[in-house]
Amino acid sequence: NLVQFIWLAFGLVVLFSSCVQQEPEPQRPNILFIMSDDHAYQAISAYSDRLIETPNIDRLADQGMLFTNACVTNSICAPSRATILTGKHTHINGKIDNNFPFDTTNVTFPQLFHQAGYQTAMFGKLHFGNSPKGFDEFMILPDQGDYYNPEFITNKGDTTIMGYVTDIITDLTLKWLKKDRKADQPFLLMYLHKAPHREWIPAPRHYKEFTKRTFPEPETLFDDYSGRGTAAHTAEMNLLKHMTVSADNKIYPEVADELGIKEPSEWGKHVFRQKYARLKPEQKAQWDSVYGPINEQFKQNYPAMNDSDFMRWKYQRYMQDYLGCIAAVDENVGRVLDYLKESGLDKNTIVVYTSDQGFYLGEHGWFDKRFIYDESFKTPLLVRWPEHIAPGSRSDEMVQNLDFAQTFLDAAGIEAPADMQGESLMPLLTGHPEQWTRDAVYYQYYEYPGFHMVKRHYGIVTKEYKLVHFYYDVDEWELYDRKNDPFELKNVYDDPAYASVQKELHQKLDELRRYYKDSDELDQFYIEKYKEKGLIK
Ligand code: SGN
Ligand code: CA
Repeated sequence: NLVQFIWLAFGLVVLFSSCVQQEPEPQRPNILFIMSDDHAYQAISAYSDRLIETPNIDRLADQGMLFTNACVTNSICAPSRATILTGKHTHINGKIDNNFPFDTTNVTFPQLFHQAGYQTAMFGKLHFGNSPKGFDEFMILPDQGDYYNPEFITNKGDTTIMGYVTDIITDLTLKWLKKDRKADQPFLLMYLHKAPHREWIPAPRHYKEFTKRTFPEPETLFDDYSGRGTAAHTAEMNLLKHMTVSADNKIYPEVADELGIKEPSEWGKHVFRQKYARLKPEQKAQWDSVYGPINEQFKQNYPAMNDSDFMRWKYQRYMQDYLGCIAAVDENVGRVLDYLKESGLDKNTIVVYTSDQGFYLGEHGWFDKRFIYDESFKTPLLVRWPEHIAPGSRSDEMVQNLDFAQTFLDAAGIEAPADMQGESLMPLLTGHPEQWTRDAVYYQYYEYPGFHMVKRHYGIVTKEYKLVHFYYDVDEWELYDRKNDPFELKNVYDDPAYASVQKELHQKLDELRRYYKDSDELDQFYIEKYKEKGLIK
């Protein structure tokens, strides 16, 4: 009996331990990071369907979480990307603007993923000249890249691919997912669109459709900036004054000359010619078949247009092309999401959709970005991870592109370096908002003097208020009441009604600058860098 009992006990132990052994290790998630260039949240229907339907991007909101208060730390392309990769503010990672090189001694999160046994790949627009570190494979556009027949820098040499950039970047991404990826390792895949960056050139299948449409105008199209400081008045991003009819609105330079239109700079015509010259004969024919009649009509209508008619015409032309670019982004995101589903990869893949910053779609009469004001400061952010993130969930917390690196590292169980400056979004994503303590974010912008002439500034933003300091060739403070003045039309700095708010925000801003290790000395240090380069005297 005792022998029988021992055998039985032994059998049970073996059975139990084999069960324990069979329990699979939780699989590390794949990360698919999708980012477009200059994609305004106003042009994603999960945020607002006023301008366009984006059913594929919206799938991520339906099946995951949409952030209504996501923002960037510095609203311009290359600095945003440097912050995403390093998890550090601009003044720490050193990538202050689009011109200074990215310091490749910075540790980036893809390098950490690679070391931890992830397969890593990047396709599309990075914007730095330097080859990205930590990738098994990359194919990136040089600098801004081209919409048609783009060149790519790759780790196997450079190449030019015929066709439309958004389709091509997606083809490369899908090929990697389907053929080149090893099935037994998790992956980090960065799928980075050039679109809808200026000069907004859609695919032929979309410019036909979108040039027929008329879009609602923003309430602030004719803003005169009377309630704000100097910086809004001197910025060069007004549709009427600074958008070119040639490169931006696709009026042939000869037509512009014939009509006696003086471009903001001759460079608009030069860019038009350069982009048009890239097209193959059949692509030119498609272009002409759509923009030819628009030019003809413009020739007839322009002489009778006053400034506001011209502004309105420019806005429509702008939206037709900008939104046409987004139609292709949405379709292509759909192709990738379809493949994830079909292959079953969707179940354990964290999919993120975001932009390198927000963008003005005629609000305040503007295009471009750079400012701490909402349309450029905020950025779209949608995240899906089945069984971890509740479908259709929303978060209004103040999250930043600064947080992405630590979020991904956290999800993958990789330790984040102690000097990264963000916060993992995992508590918010997985339904534990009570663990989230941040109530204010820090912002800064440096590229001045430069394109669009947006003055240097830094500031603090809470859900209720925004305090901004413009410096260098001015010394001006602005304060906005985000709840009562959502369009940010009235600077209430020094308004006695806001005296206590002003005081409190100044204190908080000082604290944040200390917390993130920023200072007046560092602002000055980066001004000196411009001097060294001869960009300012
Ligand atoms: C180009 C654009 C600008 C834009 C910058 C930076 N002009 O210079 O309008 O602000 O890129 O954009 S263009 O006519 O040449 O397109 S960023 O997204 O790369 O920062
Ligand atoms: Ca950008």
